[in-house]
Amino acid sequence: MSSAVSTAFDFTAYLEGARWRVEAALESALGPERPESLREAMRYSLLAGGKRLRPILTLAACELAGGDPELAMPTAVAMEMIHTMSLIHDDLPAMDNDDLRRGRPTNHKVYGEAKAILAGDALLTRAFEMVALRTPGVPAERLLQVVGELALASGAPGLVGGQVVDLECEARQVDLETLEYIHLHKTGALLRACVICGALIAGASTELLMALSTYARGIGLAFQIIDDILDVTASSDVLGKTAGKDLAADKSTYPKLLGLEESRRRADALVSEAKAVLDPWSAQAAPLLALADYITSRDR
Ligand code: GRG
Repeated sequence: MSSAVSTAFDFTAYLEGARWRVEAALESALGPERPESLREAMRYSLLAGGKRLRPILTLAACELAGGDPELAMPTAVAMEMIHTMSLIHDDLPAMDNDDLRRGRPTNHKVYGEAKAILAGDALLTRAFEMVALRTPGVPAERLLQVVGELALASGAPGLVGGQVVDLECEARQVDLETLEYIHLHKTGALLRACVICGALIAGASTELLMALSTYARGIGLAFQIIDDILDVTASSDVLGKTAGKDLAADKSTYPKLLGLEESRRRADALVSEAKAVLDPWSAQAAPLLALADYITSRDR
């Protein structure tokens, strides 16, 4: 039943429309602020393209829960700000030390390390401002829940914790359980926050929130498996970031631990399981079902 729904749904048009609305909201979220040099560094990375998967997941989850996606737009923008901030910091010499991101030189290559760190800090704090101070029309108690989810997803229980374990495991072979821990935190936590917060804004039921949490775990891991596969199979030109980095750093990845074929099989299985959880809501779930498929079919 769910596949029939996603076939009838024009995902290409949906994605294009959602990306367009997200780009416009991102553009207006960074106003004429001071200092100008900080604004420039923030804009450089935030408006550099990217798939915008996280904000689109946020809008789609709000819609599935029966809400007006426009009410979730400031939260969607917040998600992209946190994601972009994490990319800026991840690319720093002290972390992944990369020169290329979203098809352009990394933030610190253009603005220097200090400015890149501060641009990341400003994007992270602006994300909380978007939810707490720039979301009209949503009850305060829902916004408080969203702020809490953002804090959990960003900090030690989420991205920061995952990144620390990832750094500690550098040049060391890790088992599948540790790899899963890293990715559920480094990548999965923010994707989970997107769908949970989108739904919270719409006042979703506990039942739906639980289903979305399971959905997010599946797509989060699948997303990272595909990321690992693309690092091996795609070019830097297509990815917009340096390909082959995991191999060069002798990093533990899904293809390394399981092989390419088994990794892809596992990603497909995770996506099928994630979609199945939404069966009771399949009439409204077309965007989230199609987004799950997009995660495994993407080429960048
Ligand atoms: C959030 C407080 C705070 C700190 C950040 C640096 C760090 C701590 C965490 C690293 C997180 C990280 C970079 C995870 C990788 C996630 C990932 C697979 C990114 C690629 O996402 P895409 O493919 O990128 O969606 P685009 O460019 O399309 O948006």
